Amino acid sequence: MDGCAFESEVGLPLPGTRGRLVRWFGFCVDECGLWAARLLGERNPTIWIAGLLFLILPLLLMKRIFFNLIIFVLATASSSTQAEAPNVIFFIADDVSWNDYGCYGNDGVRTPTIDALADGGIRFTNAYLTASSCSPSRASIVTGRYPHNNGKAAELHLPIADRLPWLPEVLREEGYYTALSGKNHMKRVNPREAAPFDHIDNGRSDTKGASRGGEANWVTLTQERPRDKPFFFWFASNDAHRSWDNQWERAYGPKTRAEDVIVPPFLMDTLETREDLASYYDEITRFDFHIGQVVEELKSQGELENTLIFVLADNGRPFPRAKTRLHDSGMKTALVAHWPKGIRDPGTSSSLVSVIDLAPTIIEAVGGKVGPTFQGLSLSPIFKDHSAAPRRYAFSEHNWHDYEALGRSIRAKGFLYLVNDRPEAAWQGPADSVRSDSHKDLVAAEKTGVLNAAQKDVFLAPRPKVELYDVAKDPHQLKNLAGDPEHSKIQKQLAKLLGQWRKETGDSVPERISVDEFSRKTGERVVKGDSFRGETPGESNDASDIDRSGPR
Ligand SMILES: [Ca+2]
Repeated sequence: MDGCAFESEVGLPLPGTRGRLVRWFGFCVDECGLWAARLLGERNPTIWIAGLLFLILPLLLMKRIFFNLIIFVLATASSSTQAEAPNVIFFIADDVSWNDYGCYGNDGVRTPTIDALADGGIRFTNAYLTASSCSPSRASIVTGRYPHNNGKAAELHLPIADRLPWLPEVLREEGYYTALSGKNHMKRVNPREAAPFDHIDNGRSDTKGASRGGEANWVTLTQERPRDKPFFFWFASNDAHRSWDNQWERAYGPKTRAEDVIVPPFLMDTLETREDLASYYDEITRFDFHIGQVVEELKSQGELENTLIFVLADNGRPFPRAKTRLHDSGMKTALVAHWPKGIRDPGTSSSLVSVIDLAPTIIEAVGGKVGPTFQGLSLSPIFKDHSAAPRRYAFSEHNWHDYEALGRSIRAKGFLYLVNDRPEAAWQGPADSVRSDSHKDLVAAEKTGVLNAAQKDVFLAPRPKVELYDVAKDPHQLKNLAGDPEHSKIQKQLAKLLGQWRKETGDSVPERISVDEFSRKTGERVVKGDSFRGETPGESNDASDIDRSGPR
């Protein structure tokens, strides 16, 4: 045997390190015994005390080493638990304005699950979409890019440029199981051989009379997923998109009463409008209920603690002066983040957030590398300190959505500044809103001349080329401060930043832009096929190849 090996009691050679430890321990015992024997024969008290200290000190040191060792082992165990890859779920509502949840101050709408998630996580009060339009908004979230940097997907129903990686594809490379269940409103120009999610379904049940909310498979997917991988679920409800299906289960609780809704200042306070809003609230409650079912399932699996949940919407409520608008009623979203193991400082965050930040946040949270195509910023500093503010500016777009339109906005320093590149046309809302009872009530009142300024804004044409609002003082953005000498400095600053962002990200104002597909008066389709389509913003600059983010 070589010199590093020692023999055990039964004569077998011991491995090197273990053998050395045994020998060292034996040496210590022998030496201590010798010293103790000498001490017992000693009568001088000074030598007694020195001798005892000499014997005890190594024991105390060993104790300290022992405790340090325990602490080290516990810390290692805890950090390895923290490093365990989190599951991630998006719960995306369809057409819900930011302030139509209990936890955002609307007592008329019942959202106990989302309220509880907000209580235990972070409730963002300044989160903004990049488009108040379904597919451009979702495409922006999934690629972490501005709509005009996603190719044709800047406009409703058009595909995302081929070169761009989607969040679920990045997560799949990190070993995740990925599934989309519910509303799927995203596609590529040329789909890749492998679909962007491992599983895709429309969330509809075959049962007659069942909800068309798109949540039928959420719990089953949570149960039947591969258990050897972390998961990413994109659970996209059709609630609260029109039309109202009125499907209701007793488990959802009582339906909303017309007298309990909050009528925004730009709608008519009539019974028809209130009933329209009540049906909309009901769909939000149904969305909340089905999130609750998934949360219960996660709890029973012991997975809730390490699941990063985001609750948000793709755009504002499908009512006049909300959906498609650059104003908060259209562009601001509720955003709740819940992740007990990863969010160290829960609370309410007023930090400016863009939904293009979600993909980088998630990629970072799972330990992946955020690639160059992602234009957003990670929100992880806010998870550590909810007062952190990684972003200074949030940019949004208003591109064609049923009707010709082109507008851009920046939010910064508490102000909203927007530029309208098609000021001659009204911003009356999308076709589904134009067909609604709430819109019809406004039309009827317009004929009798009783509309207030906020309500008139639905029909206003031409519109101002530039709008500026002090959002804290004017939460509904009804007093345009553009041109006001007292606000000329902030207007100039924001105009410059917006111009810089448009230039650096390759935005453009096409002459031959998409035109109206629907009647502005009735909301009925007025063209055949896709003859209404034109050039999309950014197209002439190949903006889908540009990865620069502009100011952030
Ligand atoms: Ca939508």
